[in-house]
Amino acid sequence: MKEEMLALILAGGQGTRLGALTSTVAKPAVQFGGRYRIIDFALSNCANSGIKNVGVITQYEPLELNAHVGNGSAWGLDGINSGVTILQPYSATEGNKWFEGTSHAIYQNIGYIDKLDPDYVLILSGDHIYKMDYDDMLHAHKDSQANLTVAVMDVPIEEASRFGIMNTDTSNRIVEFEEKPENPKSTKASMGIYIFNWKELRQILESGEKNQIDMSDFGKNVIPTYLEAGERVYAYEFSGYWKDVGTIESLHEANMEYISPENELDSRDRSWKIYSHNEIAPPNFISDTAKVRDSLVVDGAIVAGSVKHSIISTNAQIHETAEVEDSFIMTNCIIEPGAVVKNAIIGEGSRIGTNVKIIGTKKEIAVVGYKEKVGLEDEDR
Ligand code: ADQ
Ligand code: ADP
Repeated sequence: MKEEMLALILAGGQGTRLGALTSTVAKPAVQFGGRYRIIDFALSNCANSGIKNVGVITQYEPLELNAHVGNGSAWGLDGINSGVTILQPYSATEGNKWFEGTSHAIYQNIGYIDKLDPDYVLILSGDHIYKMDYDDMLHAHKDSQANLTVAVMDVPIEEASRFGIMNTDTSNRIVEFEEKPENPKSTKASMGIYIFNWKELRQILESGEKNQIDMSDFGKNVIPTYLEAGERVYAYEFSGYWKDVGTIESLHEANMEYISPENELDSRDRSWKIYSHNEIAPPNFISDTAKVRDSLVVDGAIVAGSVKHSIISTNAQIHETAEVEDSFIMTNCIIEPGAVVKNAIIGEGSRIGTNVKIIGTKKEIAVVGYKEKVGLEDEDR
C-alpha cells in the first residue's frame, strides 16, 4: 500500500549544550520523565497520528538510540505496512560524507524515501517535548494547497532569536522568514516541523546539489528558496505545550513541569499516550524511613531518604538520610546516605557518595554526567 505521508525524524544533533549528558548518547536518546527518552514524544506523536512509516536519521553517537528504537514495536510501528528505519550516514559515491545540515541529511536519504514513494514528507526533530496531531497539520497543508507548511508557535520576544522567525498575512501565508535573526521583528517562531510535497522538495534538493547551491539547512536555505520562488508557504499554528530541550535548564524545566498531573504536559493523559521501550523492573519500594512528596517514582526504584518535587527513574536508589529536591535522577543512579541533591540532573548510572552535595540553582542547574562517581574513595569505584 502506498503511504500518503512519511515521517523523518532528525535525530543526529550532538547537543553540545547538554554537556556531560550527551558525551556518549545523542540528544534524542537522553532520558526524560523517569521512564522515557526524548525521542519517544516524536515517535508516539507519529503513532498516535496514524503515520505508518518513520525514518530516524542519526549521526552522532547513535548506538543507544538504535537499541532504544529497535524495530519500533514499542510504538506499534512494526506492522505489515509500517516500520521504523534507522538511517545512518553511509559512504556515498562521492566519498564518506557526513550529513552536513538538516536538509542535506534528507538529501542523503532520497533512496529510502523514494522506495516508500510518499506524497508528503513530515520533517521532525528528535529533541522536542510536545504532543501534536500531525494528521491535523496535514489537513491544513492540503486545505491551503501549500507547497510547504511550517508549524509555528508564539515565543517570548527575548527568546525569539533562537528560532526561525516569520511574518504571515491574514490567510496565514508566510511572507517573510529569517533564521535566528539578531533583532527579531516578530514572535512567530518555527518549531522546525515541516510538511513538504515530496516531489518538489526532492527536485529542489537535487538541483541544489547539481548546481552547487547550498541547500544543506531547512531554515537557512530551503525555506528562503521556497519564498523567493513564490511558492505557497503556510504557517500551521500550534498552541499546546512544546519545548525544545536543547539546554540543561530547559531539560530540567520540562522534567519539573512533567511531575504534576495537572500540568499542561499531562503525564496522566489517556487520549494521547507516550510510549517507550522499557525493561521490566520490580515495583518500586518506599521504606519506612522515606519521605516522598510531590514526585514521580518509577518501577525498580528504592527510596529510603527524602524526596521532594523530583523524578526518581527506573532502578534508582535514594539511601536513608539522603535528600533530593527539585531534581531529575536518571535510571540506575545511587544517592548515598547524607548526600544532598538540589536543582540538579543526575545522569544514568551515576553514584553520588556519602555526604556529597550537588546543589544548583534554577538559573544554573547542577549536572552529573553518565556513570560518574562523585565523592567516592578509589576502592569504592
Ligand atoms: P535548530 O534546532 O537550531 O533550529 P538544528 O540544530 O539544525 O536546528 O537541528 C534540528 C534538528 O535536527 C535537531 O534535532 C538536530 O539534532 C537534528 N540534526 C541537525 N543536523 C542533523 C543531521 N545532519 N543529521 C541528522 N539530524 C540532524 C531549527 C530550525 C529553526 C526552528 C528550530 C525550532 O532551523 O528555524 O525555529 O529548529 O527548534
Ligand atoms: P547544540 O546546538 O546543542 O550543539 P544541536 O543538536 O542543535 O546541538 O546541533 C547543533 C549543530 O551541530 C547541528 O546543526 C548539527 O548539524 C551539528 N552536528 C551535530 N552533531 C554533529 C556531528 N557529529 N558532526 C557534524 N555536525 C554535527
